[in-house]
Amino acid sequence: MTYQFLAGFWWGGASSAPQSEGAAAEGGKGKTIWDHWYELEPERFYQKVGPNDTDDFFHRYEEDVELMCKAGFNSFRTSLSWARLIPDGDGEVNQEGVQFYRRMISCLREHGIRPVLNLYHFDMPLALQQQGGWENRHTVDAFVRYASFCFDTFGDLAEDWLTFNEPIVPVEGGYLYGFHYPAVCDMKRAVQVGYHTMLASAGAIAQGRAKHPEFRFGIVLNLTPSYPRDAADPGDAEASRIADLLFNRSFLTPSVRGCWPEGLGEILGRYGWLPERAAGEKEILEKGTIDFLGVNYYQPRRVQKKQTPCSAPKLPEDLFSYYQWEDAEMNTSRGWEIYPKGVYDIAVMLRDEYGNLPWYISENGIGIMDEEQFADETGMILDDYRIRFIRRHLTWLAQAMQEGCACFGYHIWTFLDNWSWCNAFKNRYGLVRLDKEHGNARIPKRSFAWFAQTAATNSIELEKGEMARYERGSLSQCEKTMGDNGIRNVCALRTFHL
Ligand code: BGP
Repeated sequence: MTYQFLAGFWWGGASSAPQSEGAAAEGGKGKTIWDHWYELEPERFYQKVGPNDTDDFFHRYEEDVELMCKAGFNSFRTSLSWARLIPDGDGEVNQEGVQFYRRMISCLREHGIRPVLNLYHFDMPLALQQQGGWENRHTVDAFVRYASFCFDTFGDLAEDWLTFNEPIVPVEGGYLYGFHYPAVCDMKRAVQVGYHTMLASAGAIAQGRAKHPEFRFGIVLNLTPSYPRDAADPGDAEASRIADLLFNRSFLTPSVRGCWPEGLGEILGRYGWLPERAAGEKEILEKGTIDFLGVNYYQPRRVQKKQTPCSAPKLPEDLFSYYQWEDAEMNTSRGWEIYPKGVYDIAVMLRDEYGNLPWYISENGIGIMDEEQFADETGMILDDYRIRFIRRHLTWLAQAMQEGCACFGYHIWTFLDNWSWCNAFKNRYGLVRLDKEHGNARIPKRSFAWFAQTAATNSIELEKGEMARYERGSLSQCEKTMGDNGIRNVCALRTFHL
């Protein structure tokens, strides 16, 4: 059965400056926390591969953009590097950085690819981190200045802007679980970092919108639906509510509605975790709401109540426990559960609880270790598992769209295998293989041609049986509601010009 997507649906991919550009010390770029951390502790990075050793997109973007065209991309998200544009994070501008981004964005446009520009992808300029990073209110103002500079400088080349990619991740990585610099563990500081990040996003949007009303502003959030072990058990249901508030709604509700989600303040207050706030900030949050949302979806969150309640919680996990779902399908390379229905659940939640705002899948993909084991004699990776992974997620997305959810695009993570933080090149996510042994050659995988074909026809063959998988034995909802000819979705997107 074929599903036809609406005309203008975004087909493309996402990447980020720190994971693809390389040239960490070239072109006048300032240091980021990643450059610094690698200098301090190279052994934290898989095979000691650091942030200078990525895809060399800085020098090879033209070749990559040509390939994106062949993959059928009509849109591409990457981030601008704050430290490449403003080496100290605030103050002097690096004109070489400006010229690089103008050339790169123009190249995308010349090839008919819509640039979707993100301002921050985990890459704090070191100079600002040395003054406290997101803990320091000054960083919020510096970010708003940086954002406004980008809107003015590149606004003739791009109109779709994102403030942050997964703002909860630097909170988790840097201030709770130790996988980002500065790798401290302190819930109160973590909440302050989260609050200031949200404020920076809203401040940038409020200011940008006042000056550039024609732009569309958004944020990318990694939404991880929280599933309780037993929904009928009040303890498990409460565990799921808390996890959802802390990890999803903490950024989702302020971004969409300009206020805190009900219940979050009560939880933070109960344990002395409330952030410091200043007069006038509530109004900034109210003004800086988004026009559209990017949803990164990789895995669900499975939670249950704590067997022994913790008397003095210090971390979110002191308020609930994780558990392994007995039916879980795992991507063992990454240790993440594969649960395509999560896409549908997110879509319905956004439709029913967040006014059906326009959104797109801004990242979805599968990272696999030792992928060369799947190469054929020509060196092409036969990544049928990736094709199936994408198709299963698109099947649920199609179902959600069929039910009126306002999704307008799908971006794969990622186009070309790239550097992944402390995991470096361990897990490969690309439609294109990066052959590090042969001068970083770009070699399309089998999924590349499949993606191109899908984008060209703007349709997919639904994954048979996918919907039935979680509905034990019943005829899938999808098969019940989708006619043989496929049905176009009709949703709020009429007002959101693609
Ligand atoms: C998202 C990030 C990306 C990317 C991806 C894959 O959270 O936005 O930057 O890295 O996840 O995850 P990982 O690289 O950790 O395997």
